[in-house]
Amino acid sequence: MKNVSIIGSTGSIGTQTLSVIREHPDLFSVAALSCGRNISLLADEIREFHPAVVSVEREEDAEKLKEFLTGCQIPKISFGEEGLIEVSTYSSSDILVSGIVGMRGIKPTVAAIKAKKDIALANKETLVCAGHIIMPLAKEYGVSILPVDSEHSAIFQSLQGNEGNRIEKIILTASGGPFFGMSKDDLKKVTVDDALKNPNWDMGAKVTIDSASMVNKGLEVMEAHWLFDVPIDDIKVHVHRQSILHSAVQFSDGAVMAQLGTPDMRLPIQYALTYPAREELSGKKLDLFEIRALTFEEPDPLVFKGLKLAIDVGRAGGNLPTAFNAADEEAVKLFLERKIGFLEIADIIERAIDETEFICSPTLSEIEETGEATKERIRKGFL
Ligand code: MN3
Repeated sequence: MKNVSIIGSTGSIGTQTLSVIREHPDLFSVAALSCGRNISLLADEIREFHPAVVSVEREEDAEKLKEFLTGCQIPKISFGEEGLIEVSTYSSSDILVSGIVGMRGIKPTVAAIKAKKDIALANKETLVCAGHIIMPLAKEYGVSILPVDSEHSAIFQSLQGNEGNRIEKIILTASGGPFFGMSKDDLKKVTVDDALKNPNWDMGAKVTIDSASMVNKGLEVMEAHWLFDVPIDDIKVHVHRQSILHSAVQFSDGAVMAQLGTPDMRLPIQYALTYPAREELSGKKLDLFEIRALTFEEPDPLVFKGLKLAIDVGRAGGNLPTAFNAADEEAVKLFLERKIGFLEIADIIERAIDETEFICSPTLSEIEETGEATKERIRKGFL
């Protein structure tokens, strides 16, 4: 029986993790949960899964949650950053699923590694901003970082049995989002609603916008670089509209190993929890006769400038990926508030990177400072 803790339990990754756990009551139990502000859903999760510890973002919600739970057994309730760390390091848990979005995912992951928890990692920022700290730390404490992101899970699955074999390149696939094939002029006119339509994957708003701008794929290039120790320039983004081949690895003899499947996040989540075993999973299985054709195209770096910028900062390293990510978080917020146009997201990122003072190997607090300073400059309206 594996005891699972989840941060971000009411989000897209969190709820899908719980649905995997629901399918396998013999394999998993829930140790601890945390969420942001969706306390009514958290209350439902507590009633169903009986975690020992939970945490919410705000103190007032911790109080409110108790009222939601009258008549049932109330777990220990914490809040804020301390609460998040309490959930991440909870003594009886074996593995932490990090499903929260943003840079606030870094600290709880560091704490969990130091508490010797394996990490099922969906939070991209942890590796994008702090990969140079996280990967050696995981090694030092002997914990596994298991990718939950579908592409990285596919790469991880493709690498099984190939330990020690040199990777020549990683084929990182992208759905391309709702705007692939459009010109820059077309993109000037797109709206928030257009950007929120992802044809294949069901994700939170931030990731969906990042998917439309392909900034998400840029973050994933950096994530893959850290997870698999492959140079940025050996990671090639392939737009694959069907989202069936979830990514692949080419070895030095030319062999390409890939993982294919229907687009369903529950598979990479479950594999991270059951690795190296595979277990039953409900839902539609892939039928290649139905798919018929798989296509692969190269993204245009002039149209998807955010992707190109990500590859540049990934190569440069230091605190620039943090500046990139923080600028994107702030710019996406502005876009969702309908204060800027879609193409301005990448313009803001570009300017933020230019204005960042380079730190070669930033500490966790320097990462935080770079992130905060970048957001602050954007909030003050430098455009
Ligand atoms: Mn992905």
